[in-house]
Amino acid sequence: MKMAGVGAPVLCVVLVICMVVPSLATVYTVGDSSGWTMGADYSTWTSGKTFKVGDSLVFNYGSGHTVDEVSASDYNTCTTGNALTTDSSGATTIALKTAGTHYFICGVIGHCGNGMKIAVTVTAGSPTAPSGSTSSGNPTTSGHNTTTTNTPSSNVTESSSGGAFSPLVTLVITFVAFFLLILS
Ligand SMILES: [Cu+2]
Repeated sequence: MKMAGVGAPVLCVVLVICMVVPSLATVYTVGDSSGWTMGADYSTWTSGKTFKVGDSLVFNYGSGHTVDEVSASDYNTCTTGNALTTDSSGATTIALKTAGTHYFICGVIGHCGNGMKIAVTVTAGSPTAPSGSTSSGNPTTSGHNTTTTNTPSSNVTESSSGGAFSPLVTLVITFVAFFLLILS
């Protein structure tokens, strides 16, 4: 009885943390339906978006363009030829693996100056491992899942098996509390 009183709020807190903290990785299509093209304003596209480590960018474009990751100074001056990475496949997926600002331009002469440049500031992702949400999710689902066909005894072992306390300890404590109540 006392265990349930302590365990329920703790479980609620863990549930809330698990739902809030590890937001899933997001795939952003640069420019949305416009894609990676001249005449776009990618500073408008990035504004209001929060990029995290683990997210990725997808550049969609026709032939005659490239996606080059460049340094900040090359980005600012639209200097081509020093690309850290380059791709011209028409569908470039960039995984944002490190925090900081990542700079991308089109490597074709003149295109960067015509708007094909984008700076993406990436924030560090949460270090919380996703395994924490799965291990804490099991006891809550089994605990609330009282509609499954069961006898009262199997229900007790099922609901307590996934928790922090072993079924035996829970049973012993319950019986001790029960007998103390009777004896008092
Ligand atoms: Cu281009």
